[in-house]
Amino acid sequence: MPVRNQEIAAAFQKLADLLEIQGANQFRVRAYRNAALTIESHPKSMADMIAEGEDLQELPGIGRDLAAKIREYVETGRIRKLDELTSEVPEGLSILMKIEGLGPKKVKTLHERLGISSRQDLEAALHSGEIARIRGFGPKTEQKIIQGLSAYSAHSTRVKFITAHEIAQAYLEHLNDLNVVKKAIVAGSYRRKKETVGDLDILVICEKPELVMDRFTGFEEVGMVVSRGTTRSAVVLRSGLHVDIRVVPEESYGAALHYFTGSKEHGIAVRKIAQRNGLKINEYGVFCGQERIAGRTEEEVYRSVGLTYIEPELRENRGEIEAARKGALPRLISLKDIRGDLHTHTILSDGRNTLKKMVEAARRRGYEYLGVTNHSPQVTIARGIPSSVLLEQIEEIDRMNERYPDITILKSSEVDILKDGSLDYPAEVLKYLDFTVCSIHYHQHLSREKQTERVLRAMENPYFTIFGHPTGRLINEREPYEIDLERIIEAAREMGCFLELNANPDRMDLDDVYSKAAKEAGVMVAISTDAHSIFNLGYMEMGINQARRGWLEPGNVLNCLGVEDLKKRLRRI
Ligand code: DGT
Ligand code: CA
Ligand code: CA
Ligand code: ZN
Repeated sequence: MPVRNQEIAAAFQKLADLLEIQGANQFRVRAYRNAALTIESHPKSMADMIAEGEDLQELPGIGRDLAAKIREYVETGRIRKLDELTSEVPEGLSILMKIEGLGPKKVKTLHERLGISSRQDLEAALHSGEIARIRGFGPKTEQKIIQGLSAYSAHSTRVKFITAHEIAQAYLEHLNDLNVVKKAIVAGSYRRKKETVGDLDILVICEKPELVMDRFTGFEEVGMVVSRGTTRSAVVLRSGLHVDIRVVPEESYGAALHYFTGSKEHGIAVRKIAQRNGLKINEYGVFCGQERIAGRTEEEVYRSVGLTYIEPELRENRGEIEAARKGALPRLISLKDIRGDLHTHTILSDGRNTLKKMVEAARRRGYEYLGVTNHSPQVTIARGIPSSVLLEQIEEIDRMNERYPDITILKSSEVDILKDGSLDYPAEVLKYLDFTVCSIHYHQHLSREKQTERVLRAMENPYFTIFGHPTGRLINEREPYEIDLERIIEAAREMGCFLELNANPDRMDLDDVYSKAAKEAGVMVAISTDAHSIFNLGYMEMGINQARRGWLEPGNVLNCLGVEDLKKRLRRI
């Protein structure tokens, strides 16, 4: 992968930050910042410009020195000056700068006045109230820092599953190119398909570990090698993601895979059962005294303690061990059980493709039906459509249904739930739809009581079918709104409504815990992509991951029904 402009820009911003902490000349600092902006917004990549012999100094604000640094980064992946500064400025300070509410100036002041050079120092100083006493800080700033710090600790270190997925696939491909590699797999939370992943844990079977280590540290995305051993190593990628690797012998593979897939809590619970039976399980195998009795496969490990195989997505110590013992594990849903998508957009509102293109893409996926859910009028930012346009779309769908007899296009809308709990189209219009996806887009900050009442009121409308992205959260960006989902689930059961598991990788909403709660309450879930283009239909796989973590079986999922059954289920009046 060639170096991207954003990466160079980020390196220059970091240079500027570090210079600023050191109290360097303001002109120099600004020169780097301006250059970063220039580079970032330049339509052509610096790498291509260099390859084609163009003069970087033609760019605004880029002189000889900066041009040389760009070239250095493109050619070597680093800038010596940046390395120097990084080693001069305490490591913790550049981390502190990433906390919202703290820029280089504030970090410098905190370092000079209170000797703060790490997150721990900062926490201690906040705790003792020292910070608010510094001139120019005060209680408001203090509050901002506290908020920034908690957001930072909660989010900054975990990546969304889909991001981890892209990197993991590329890394595995890279390792598998080495033909002595017998098997390479990513264990850990990634294998459990968790919605966010802290780091990647790669496991390899190979009789030549040294070669694997070379190959591992030689991956093009590696930014830093943290440690290198004979059978285990660790790196940090340029994106900041940590990756561990271990090479294991074939006879221990199952035990190692079980150990490193986790979760830690699941592993501990399984080992406890082993202990009670006089066995010992570790990452090398299952042992009875000195004798190794199992460990080549995970099935063997589970069997040795009297359990059936437990799918990785269930390994969270949330009842799966008990269920395995009783032979009562769920038959988890998989992608091939899905027969359609019930939340999609077209160019009529904010989608990128026409209805025809979306329908054809759905047919290519082998779907039996496609629900078309453009936005309602209130949602102006997403080009919500007035009743008249929705009625025109309904006619278009009728024509399309005649044209494509192998798929049923369902008439629907993503209807905004207004602040008072009414729906954003009148009944005279809603009655023409096969079903609705009703969601909240505005007034997300109501109290828990008010928000819950709002949705319960909306559900009383007989045209309310599926509650779309029920908590409104955006992973790592926006917290869920305050809402009593237990009550909503209960009401959905009573009234014959459904909940969505929105498979957009930024949302994944419902989460695993509430998906399971819906199942246990007997409320069916719609796994929907909220696709805004034909490519987004592929998010279904992400939804399946989450659904499996939520113990869902095909019978719990609305869009596993055939179209006739589905239509019956969707009708409330
Ligand atoms: P992550 O990376 O935070 O998303 O979550 P995991 O589950 O991938 O955790 P990680 O990378 O720290 O460790 C990978 C697996 O290794 C973990 O799922 C279980 C196992 N493991 C790690 N540390 C321990 C430990 O202290 N005790 C036990 N029993 N297992 C551990
Ligand atoms: Ca991990
Ligand atoms: Ca790890
Ligand atoms: Zn939508």
